[in-house]
Amino acid sequence: MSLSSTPSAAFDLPPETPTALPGFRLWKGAFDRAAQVALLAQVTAAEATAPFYRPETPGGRPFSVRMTNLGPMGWVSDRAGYRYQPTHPVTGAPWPPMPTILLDLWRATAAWPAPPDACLVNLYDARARMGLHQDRDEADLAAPVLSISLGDAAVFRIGPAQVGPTATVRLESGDVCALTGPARLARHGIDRVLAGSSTLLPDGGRLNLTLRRSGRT
Ligand code: MD6
Ligand code: FE
Repeated sequence: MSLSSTPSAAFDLPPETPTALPGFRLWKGAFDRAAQVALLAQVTAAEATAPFYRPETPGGRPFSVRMTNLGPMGWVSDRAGYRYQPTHPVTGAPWPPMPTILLDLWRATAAWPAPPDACLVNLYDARARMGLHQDRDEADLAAPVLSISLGDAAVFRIGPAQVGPTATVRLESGDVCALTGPARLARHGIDRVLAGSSTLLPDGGRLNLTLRRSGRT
């Protein structure tokens, strides 16, 4: 992917990496270093209006990741539950716009007629993790969820929706993956972040952006 593809152009994808789980799609190195730097700059700029904050689970436990969102809708969690909403829960401001490059990426990968309306951004420090979960707060569970990783590599764990063994995949800076079709409700999470494995983020750590169709727009 090159910088010249903004605004709105075709996203030049590398060959897909095969996976063992049907519907779990992976494109290693989809963003080259220049594109990673450009996307990081857009996230950093968005932080001015949509700062990272630490949500809590409906049960009142703080997440180890910090979160913000881009696009018309954002995924939030608090004592009232999980949901999508158009405003930042701390500042009350609308979420910043969805970067064009993410819309281009969605068009190139998603095989879905409508654009994503939410991009959840998770920020991991060296100790942060994400427990096994399913992404099921979207109105239409047929639409894929697409993820982009930036910064330190992480051990991503994924397994079938109900029962069955999980396996791990290392997600590195610039990798794109997607939960589609039979893997749309796969259980997945982040076991750990490999601190110091990337120089992309000035203070280290990992960013993961997930593009969704909340269906609330
Ligand atoms: C992460 N990813 O990589 C967490 N969800 O930090 C996710 O939870 C995820 O990678 C849906 C689809 C792809 C993902
Ligand atoms: Fe997820």
